[in-house]
Amino acid sequence: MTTIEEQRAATGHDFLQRTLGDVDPQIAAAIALETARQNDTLELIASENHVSRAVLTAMGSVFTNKYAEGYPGKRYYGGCGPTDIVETIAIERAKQLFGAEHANVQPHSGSQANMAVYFTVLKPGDTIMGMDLAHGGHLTHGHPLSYSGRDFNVVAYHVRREDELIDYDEMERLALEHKPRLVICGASAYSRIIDFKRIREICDRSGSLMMTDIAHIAGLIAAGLHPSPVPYADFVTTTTHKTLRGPRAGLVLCKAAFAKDLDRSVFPGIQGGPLVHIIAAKAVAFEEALQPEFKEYQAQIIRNARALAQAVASTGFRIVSGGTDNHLFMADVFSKGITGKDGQNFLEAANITVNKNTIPFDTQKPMVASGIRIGTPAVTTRGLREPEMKRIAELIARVLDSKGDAAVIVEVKKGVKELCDRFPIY
Ligand code: DSN
Repeated sequence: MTTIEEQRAATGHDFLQRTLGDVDPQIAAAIALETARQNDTLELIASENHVSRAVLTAMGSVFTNKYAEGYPGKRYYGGCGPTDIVETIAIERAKQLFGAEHANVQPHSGSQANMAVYFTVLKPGDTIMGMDLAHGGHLTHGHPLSYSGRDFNVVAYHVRREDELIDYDEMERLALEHKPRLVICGASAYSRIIDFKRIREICDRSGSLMMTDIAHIAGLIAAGLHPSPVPYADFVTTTTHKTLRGPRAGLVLCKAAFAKDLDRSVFPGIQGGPLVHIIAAKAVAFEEALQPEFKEYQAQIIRNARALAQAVASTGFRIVSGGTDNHLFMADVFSKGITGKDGQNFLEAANITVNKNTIPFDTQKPMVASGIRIGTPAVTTRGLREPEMKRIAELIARVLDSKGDAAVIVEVKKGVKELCDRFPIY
């Protein structure tokens, strides 16, 4: 006669109770390494952030076990009561945060959020217009290597050579000439305010629908520190993990008229079961973003980006468009003879992470690039402010000016460690 314990152990029940360290020491060690790396690194990748323990807890919750195809109250599986609570709360908070008529919180990523919109209003071969990736746009805004560039006829708009600001006149001219079904705005490497009202006017003249991808600036918009596209755009997409400081995922907002079609595009159009644990974490992040201190956090991100851009400029690097209105800026490191690729590698050796980035009209290939993109959301989460930004600019300049000299790296690493120790994360 076997005991209940023996019976359960025979089918792996004991595995349910074992710690990660017991089950998989390699992955446990990698997680410990990553935790240490994040603690000891100045994270200046503009699209990254450090989420709260509350968000981490929701992501690591038992909702990962649940299938919930469908939407609240209309599921294809039983047992969705708690899931419906989570998804309904996430939807209501997203609508409140952005003042939107409708929210779909199921997209697994920003790319899938964008795909859902395209599937809602486009047919293969339709014309879309997006900002050229090389000028600050995004792969999913019509780059030839992405589904968005393969399935649709793409017309790209650019920034102006003289001031590196979006060329709204070119956008209007192209829109009137090509009559795109959808105009996509929003960027992944653009440091200035985007004029959504002007883009709506262009769309109205060309008879186009308007989609705004606010993945980078969602937190600033939620805090009222960047004009919102929600009143103007038919669709607004975003990731939830950048300035918004939630889990790695996506979100679509839209006008009520598109709500049904959009929901059908997300499920069953392009996704199966939603990631309920991630939706729970989105709900938590939205709750955090609804608090008054989130606005102060976003304001500090902008103050830090301005301070850091000024300080980096004062060390002799050209800043694309001359500065920033948001959370990021591009430093033209090739202005001092360093490629973006080398710049990124030199800085990484000193525990400062950035990413190489093409700058408008770049003479280098994308994998080399002339610029580095620098953002302040993550260091602002740690509590760093303007005085620390000046210090970071000094550290960056020392590394780059020395072209990654080993002795300099050792010294700068000490400076980075000192800053990180004063502002711990977890
Ligand atoms: N990869 C993101 C970024 O770094 O901007 C955009 O998808």
